[in-house]
Amino acid sequence: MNRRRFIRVVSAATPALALSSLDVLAAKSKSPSPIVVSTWEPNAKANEAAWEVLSKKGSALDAVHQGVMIPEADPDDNSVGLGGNPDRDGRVTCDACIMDHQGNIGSVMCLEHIVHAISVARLVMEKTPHVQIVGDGALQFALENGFRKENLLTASTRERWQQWLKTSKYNPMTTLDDIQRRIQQNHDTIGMLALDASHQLSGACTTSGMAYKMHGRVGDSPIIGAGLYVDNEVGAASATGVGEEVVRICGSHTIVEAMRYGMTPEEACLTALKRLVKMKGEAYARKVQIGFIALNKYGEYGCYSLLPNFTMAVRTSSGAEVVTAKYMFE
Ligand code: SD4
Repeated sequence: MNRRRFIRVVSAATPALALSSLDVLAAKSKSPSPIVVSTWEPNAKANEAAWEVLSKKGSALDAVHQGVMIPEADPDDNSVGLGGNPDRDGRVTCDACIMDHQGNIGSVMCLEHIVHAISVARLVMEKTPHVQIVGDGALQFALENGFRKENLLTASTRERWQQWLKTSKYNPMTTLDDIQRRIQQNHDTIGMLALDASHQLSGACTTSGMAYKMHGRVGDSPIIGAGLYVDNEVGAASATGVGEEVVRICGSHTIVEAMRYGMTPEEACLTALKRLVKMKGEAYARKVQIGFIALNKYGEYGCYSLLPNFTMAVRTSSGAEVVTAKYMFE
């Protein structure tokens, strides 16, 4: 994309005209090749599954769906699906959402006993008149549609939870520190964005949420606009980190809007983070981690985090790449 020209065209236009300018630019731009990006380096494995779909000219929607199923089924990934960390009552409750290039959305929240929450979210999108189903209703819907009820708590997550019960102190940052320590071996909450050969964007996000949260707590990940947002004219974004803070600033939607008005994906991620810093103050923001990833309609991607150690996994026809995010605070 010729960014300077893009900004000139967009800033000269009213918001309604800005959209049609974007259309013109999209039509003029060389069609970008397929790409998939995910939160966290270890999710490169999930990217490979998505790439399998994209490289065969499959849809971005199928790619992100297949991709995020990989960590969901991995018992050693303690932030997603099977083997996900439980809440403070020892219950593993999963959140997931999916969004396609036509603005179709589906989401499940606080879903127990089902490994592939993302598949239930997709079914909500495709087979119901609704966009979000939570808790027992989500489980009932999944079982009625042939999903198997399973125990998602593994021996090791049970053991860690029992250790945690000795102090029972909920501290999302301790949890995130722990995640960062384990991240070399394990995976983490996955937000995945893809652009397919037909130039369509989709995204998916799935998680078991913050470890030892209150039962029923829902973070950003299954909330369209917070943990994930896709606008096929502009781009897509996803989030990881302390969900309460991402929800506060409608993180992913904020990023997509910033890209709409001419920012690069990286600049847009930083802009959303700065909004939290402005709203809650630097001292507050220094104590939480958020990592954002973004992909625009031209196949350009970027990421940014509040604190160090956030990574993004990228897969294109040139192979796999890991991007270490720039960050705001040490
Ligand atoms: C949540 N954002 O439930 C998720 C947690 C997360 O890495 O991303 N952990 O708030």
